[in-house]
Amino acid sequence: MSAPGYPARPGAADMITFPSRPFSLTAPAGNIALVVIDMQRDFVEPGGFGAALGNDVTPLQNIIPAIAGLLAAFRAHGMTIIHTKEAHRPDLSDCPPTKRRRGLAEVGIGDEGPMGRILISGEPGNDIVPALYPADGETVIEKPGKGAFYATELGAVLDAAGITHLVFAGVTTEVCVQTTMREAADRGFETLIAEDATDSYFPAFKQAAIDMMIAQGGIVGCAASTDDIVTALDASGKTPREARPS
Ligand code: TIU
Repeated sequence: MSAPGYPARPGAADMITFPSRPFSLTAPAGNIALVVIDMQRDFVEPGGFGAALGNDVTPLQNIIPAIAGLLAAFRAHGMTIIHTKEAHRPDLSDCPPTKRRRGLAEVGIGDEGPMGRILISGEPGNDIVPALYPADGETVIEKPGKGAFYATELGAVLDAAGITHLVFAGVTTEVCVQTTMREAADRGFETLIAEDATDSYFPAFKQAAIDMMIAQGGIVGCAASTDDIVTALDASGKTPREARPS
């Protein structure tokens, strides 16, 4: 199903059922988008924003292969892909002083770091990691907040494309991913988190965030493994994993 003015995507009419918890989700492929949250060097490489907040960032690199698998599957099926970046304008006019005060290190948002100015749009450290780089035609949303709907065009982009179901990956589970899933749920989207394609600097927070979102009958949304999500896409009859370029 495509919105007026949007070309039909290959496989867009195929029904996909994700075997998620606490309930399965079914939707036409054309109504489902993958949203990869903030897989930027600023969060997963030393010298960026995540490190400036006092965190060991390198464990977050472990989810890159899972997200690459999701991207490959969504691309193979011609489905919608959105990438977000937490980014501020160089003049910091979109960064509240309260946000700048957060952190445990001397350097903060807008300060010079080894990858350029921290969390500033256009700086090398603010870019998405090369292994997960957006392909031509994929939407990239720069967001000044933790939630991807706040002060961005994301809602309008999803509405124009007829998207109703969002599959989430990225970092960090309990901050930008959870905030965006809550924003999405309040706006009427079905949400699904790929639980091995998201991570936190605090493993207990990752688990708690997923647990609290799917508790109470899926009060915010659902969860499934990357493998189950990719298998569900493949079961819709399109290009199977083994036939895709790696
Ligand atoms: N993208 C995102 O989650 N931004 C953060 O600041 N996360 C932290 O965990 N600090």
